[in-house]
Amino acid sequence: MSRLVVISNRMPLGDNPSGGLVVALRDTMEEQGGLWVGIAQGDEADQSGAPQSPVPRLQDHPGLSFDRKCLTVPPELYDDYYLGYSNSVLWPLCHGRTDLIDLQQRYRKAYIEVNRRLAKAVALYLKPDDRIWVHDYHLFPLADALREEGVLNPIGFFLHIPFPSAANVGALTHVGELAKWLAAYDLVGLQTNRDVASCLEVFRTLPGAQMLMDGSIRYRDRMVDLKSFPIGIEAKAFGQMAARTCGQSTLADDDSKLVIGADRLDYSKGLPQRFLAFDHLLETRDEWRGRINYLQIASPTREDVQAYREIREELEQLSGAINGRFSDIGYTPLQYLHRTVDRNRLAGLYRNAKVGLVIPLADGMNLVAKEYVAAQDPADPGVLVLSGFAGAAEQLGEHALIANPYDSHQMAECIHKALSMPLTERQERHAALLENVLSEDVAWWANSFLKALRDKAMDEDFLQLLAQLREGQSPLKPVEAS
Ligand code: GDG
Repeated sequence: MSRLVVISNRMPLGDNPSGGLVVALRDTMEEQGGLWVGIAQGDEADQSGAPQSPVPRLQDHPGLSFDRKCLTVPPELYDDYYLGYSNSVLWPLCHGRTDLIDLQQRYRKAYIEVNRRLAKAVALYLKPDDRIWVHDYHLFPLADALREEGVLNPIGFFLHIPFPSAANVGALTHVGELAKWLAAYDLVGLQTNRDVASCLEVFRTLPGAQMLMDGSIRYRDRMVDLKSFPIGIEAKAFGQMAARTCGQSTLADDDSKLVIGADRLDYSKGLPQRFLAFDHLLETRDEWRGRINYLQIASPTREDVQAYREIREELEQLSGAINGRFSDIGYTPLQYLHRTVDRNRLAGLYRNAKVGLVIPLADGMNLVAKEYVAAQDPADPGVLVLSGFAGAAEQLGEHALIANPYDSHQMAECIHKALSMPLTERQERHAALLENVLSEDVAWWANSFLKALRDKAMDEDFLQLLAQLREGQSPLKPVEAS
């Protein structure tokens, strides 16, 4: 079987790496003996090759059953590529925050340069039948750069965050560039059907792009397939972990009800909106005062970017105001933790919470929604309150309570409804949600993508064969007369 080469900005490090993407692909990689390539910032002299070598070398990270290699990028270049173009241009663009885009020429240059270096380095290690799977917005241009290096292998791309609308893509000075980068892949995987529609719309507005009957796109001399592959979690194992750890994860008195949120502290996650809705709930439904606790875990992220510093300040002010208003002796309604909690503990906390509050303004999928469902006790489950703007709403929207992050009153009423919901309704909703989370889990996601990439590669081989036949060249060897 051909080898799988996974390429992502961050690579699984350590001897026992965890994280959604690693878990998703570990079994496949172990089975097939794959290669994982990532990027790290550091001194180029750390690399095994000469620092000024025209072809950057990859550094080995032995220790797992699949190979790991890393491209080292000098800190200044890395910052412009990662904090700059990736997280101050593409991230806000894809999350509908064009007002936060910070377009600087040096960011775009660094972004293209890092992708070019990565392509040059990776090309040296590729075998002709490798299948390549590139992940996320840091690496949009990678296939294009690999094609420049003469790589003909099948290359798939998966975007973990939302695809931007055609109107917002206009905020990029070089709109056609994104389409050219995407068209260099054979398969582009997106989280939801809504993302596929947005991506098609972007191509539709470009001269020279053709939409084909089978849903694929011809752009310039390339054909690319677009499909949605909603990412899942390792649901069964997560549920078992939650059942094991819930005893050590109690927070409030038995009498009070826990509402939980767990997110990176990102402006796309709708955290101020949740705080305002909680404030509204305590204001308008005073039966809950003294009886509910809202725990919001907000793990630190990208703190060198201004927009992230601003949202942190906003949350500190809001949480102080809410607690100042509704606290009593022995009662603090809102616990806002600006830190990361151990994963075992987090699973137990989800299980103890009566409400899972997952209210992003924009989100590719949102794994917390799926983790919350997987963690519940089916006999006495909590209720998922989910934003319609999370990708997860396409799969879970029918059985979760859908809240609008822009409407504090409606969100507060959803929380009230969730806290008051009778057991049988909670059980019915949870059973339907769990069925989806268990069946469309992370292995299902990885296998569906890789199968589609394999099928696409086979189609291309077949088309090549047809083209040869049409041109009168026989792909078959002539049989010699005996
Ligand atoms: C991107 C896309 C897409 C959170 N706090 C703690 C903690 N977490 C874990 C959660 C979950 C993960 O972080 C967050 O995943 P999300 O999916 O919610 O969001 P992003 O980080 O923005 O991920 C997203 C995802 O990629 C996958 O494709 O769904 O849309 O934006 O696993 O549990 N984990 C621990 N402590 C915390 O305090 N241990």
